[in-house]
Amino acid sequence: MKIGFLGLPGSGKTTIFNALTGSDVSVGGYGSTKAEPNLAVVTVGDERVDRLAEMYLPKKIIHATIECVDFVGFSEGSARNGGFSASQMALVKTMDALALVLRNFPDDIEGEPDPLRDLDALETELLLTDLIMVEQRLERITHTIERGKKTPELQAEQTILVRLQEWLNENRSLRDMDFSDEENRIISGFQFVSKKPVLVIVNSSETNFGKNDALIRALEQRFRVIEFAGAFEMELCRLSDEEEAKLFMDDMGISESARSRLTRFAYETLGYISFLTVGSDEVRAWTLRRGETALDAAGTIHSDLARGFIRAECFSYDDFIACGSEKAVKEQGKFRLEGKDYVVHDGDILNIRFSV
Ligand SMILES: Nc1nc2c(ncn2[C@@H]2O[C@H](COP(=O)(O)OP(=O)(O)O)[C@@H](O)[C@H]2O)c(=O)[nH]1
Ligand SMILES: [Mg+2]
Repeated sequence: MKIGFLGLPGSGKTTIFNALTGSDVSVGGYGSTKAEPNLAVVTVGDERVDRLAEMYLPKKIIHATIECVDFVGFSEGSARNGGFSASQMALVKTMDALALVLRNFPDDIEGEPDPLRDLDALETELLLTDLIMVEQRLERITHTIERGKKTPELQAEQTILVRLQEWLNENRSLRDMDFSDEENRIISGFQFVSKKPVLVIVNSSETNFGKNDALIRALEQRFRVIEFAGAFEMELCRLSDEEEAKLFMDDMGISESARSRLTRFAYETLGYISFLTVGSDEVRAWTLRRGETALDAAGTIHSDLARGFIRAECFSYDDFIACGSEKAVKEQGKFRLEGKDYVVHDGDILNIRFSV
């Protein structure tokens, strides 16, 4: 799973990225022309993994991860001037979700914060990016049809793209548009950015953190929202003394680290679940989307497992803990064999049988 951080320059993307990952990428730098995004792998805290590790005593313990991508160069008007480079755009398209970072602290140059205005600016950039894609494709389709190569597929694509164009021209995101399965299939290749799920991160100052109820309620009309005190939390995650960090957090009214809040929030809002694999070699958690199947789970582990899928041996973490051992799970009839269409549940412990 990949979450891309987008926000106006100076909104605190890199600061939050550092707070989440413990990285040390330099912040500030308005004139920064660095084109490459920062990438980090954030582990998803999961006490089930720790508990299983105590029981299996594996050689390796691996938590699920979410990849975070800190984009640079996303500024107002960037879509229009092509300010998003082609390679950046290609990368944004591969994100599963976007985290929109909104500045909620005063800035020397930009002045007082206005998160709702900034959100509108970001949304506009996203939908303009899509509008440009739609218009370019429509132009090409028109050309092709004019050259006499009219096919039913092309016409179907043209019909839906015209509908998208009208929608986007009314300043509305594709996220809010209803699609039939057939339409979704036709447009899936575009990976439209205004169609991606969005989390909003309100990046508050140390002084106003926790005091933004009205703002957060307003934002929650449209999106799921989480509040961070980015600069503060970046400092926090650098403290080596955990007790000291805990004291600072209590003082701010922060119950958990930025990392665990973001990963939990992402799981909740984006419908992520974890399944587990166990053994003496490795205990590991993997991320899947709610509704995905045993075959998807197999493919997450390795494409060979999906290709040669035979069946999934399955029991739930809760049953395992209640029964105390795999043997007891079997004796109590909680051990299941599932086919490739089985919808995986959060906390399923899977063993994929396969042949290649
Ligand atoms: N007061 C305050 N300043 C912040 C906060 N987050 C970021 N900043 C400052 O805002 C500036 C821009 O931050 P940066 O993370 O580089 O923003 P980016 O351009 O979105 O990556 C830096 O000087 C940060 O120290 C915050 O939560 N509170
Ligand atoms: Mg930055």
